[in-house]
Amino acid sequence: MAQNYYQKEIETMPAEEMKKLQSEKLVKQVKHVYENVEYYRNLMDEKGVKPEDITGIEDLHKLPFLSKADLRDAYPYGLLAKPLSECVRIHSTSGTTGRRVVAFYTQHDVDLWEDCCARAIVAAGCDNEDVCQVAYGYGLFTGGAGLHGGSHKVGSLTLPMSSGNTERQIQFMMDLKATLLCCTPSYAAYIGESLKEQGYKPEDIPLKAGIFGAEPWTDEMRHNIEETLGIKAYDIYGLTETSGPGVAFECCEQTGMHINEDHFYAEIIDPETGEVLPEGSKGELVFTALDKEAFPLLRYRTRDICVLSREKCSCGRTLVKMAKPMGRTDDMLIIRGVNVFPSQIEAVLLKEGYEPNYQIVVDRVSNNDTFEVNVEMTPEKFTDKVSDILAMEKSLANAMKIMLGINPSVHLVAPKSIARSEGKAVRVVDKRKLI
Ligand code: DLL
Repeated sequence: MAQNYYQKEIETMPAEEMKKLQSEKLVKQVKHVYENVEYYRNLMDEKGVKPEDITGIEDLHKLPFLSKADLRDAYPYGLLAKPLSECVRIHSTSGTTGRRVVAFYTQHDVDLWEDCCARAIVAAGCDNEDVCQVAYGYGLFTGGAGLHGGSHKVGSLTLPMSSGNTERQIQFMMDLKATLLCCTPSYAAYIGESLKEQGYKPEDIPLKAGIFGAEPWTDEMRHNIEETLGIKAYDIYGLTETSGPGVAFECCEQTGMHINEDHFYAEIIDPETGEVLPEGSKGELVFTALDKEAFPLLRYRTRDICVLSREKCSCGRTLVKMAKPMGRTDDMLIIRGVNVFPSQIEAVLLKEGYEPNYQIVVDRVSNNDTFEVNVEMTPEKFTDKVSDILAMEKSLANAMKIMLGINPSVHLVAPKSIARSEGKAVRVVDKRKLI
């Protein structure tokens, strides 16, 4: 397939030139952050690093890391590097105050983010002749807005569907002849199953490509989706902290995702020691936003376990590649594309007058995540009246939906009935085989 690029000069830039560009941007960015973000200035001062010590990418390791704990401490404005009057947007993850990430964007930040998504769309073989159905969630989640903006940049006809309402998705897809589908892989699989149930064969479906991400998915799942929808399925990676989808994207080779490293510099570190590991090592992925203005995180620890590779790619892009994330260093689960921390469930239980004795059971049935929360009744709440139990389960499920943005099925179980190993309850049973 002839390969097109959205920003050819950058995407195929020789490594040495890229390093020079990154170095120039980093020097400026460190100065910008030091001058405007007191929180990070304090971290640099504590480490004894001054902006003048950073003369290029090779000095990056001198800078302190930022972690989710820092985001928590600095919530909501502590890491903001531009006045609010220059910010035009926020996006956010779900969660309690402490866990919620609120990211800020200037118009420049939105532009560069949309460019990153546009690169992904063009790498998936699409252009202004295409009809791009965006079925990621719109709103605070970055999926909808990111791919929507990318589609506009490319000039594709954008269908801003958001997620859900599968009947309507299918109707628009068929009537308006959507050629590109953007959503989570599990939703793509679900749409595929629904089309199959309605009697559509892959050759009846107008789609030619899909851009799927926001959650882990296996190559088996990819093949399954590709077969049912008759498309080529491309992976896309990103996180709210670094703007959203498009930090990295897959090309026709489908052997890892090219990182948009002119904007996001990637390092792999040992999660225990923080030491930077050589190329090809497995470790925690760390990103430095090189030219974001409003929320320019330096050396942000993603908690994603990953490997980087600079092997030559047949698509002609020289951008470094990341493997599919291979797990996390924390307890975050991604269920139906939504980030879920066990501590969020715990917070709801305590607020609703339960003890934090619960177990989350996650599985993937027909490519769809199932999400159950078993909660022990407290002696005070104990009842054997079925209608009362159902009402309590419904009310807890509602409270969790409000906190998480997705609906668990809640089961109340007898006190002390959740298995404990060495006295400690097993909080999460994840039966999905995602890696
Ligand atoms: O999931 C942004 C996004 C939207 C990416 C649409 C791709 C497509 P968060 O909700 O902040 O942002 O979640 C970020 O999701 O640290 C990874 O653990 C995981 N993740 C994102 N993309 C992938 C992927 C969006 N392609 C967290 N494969 C990240 C595996 C992914 N995990």
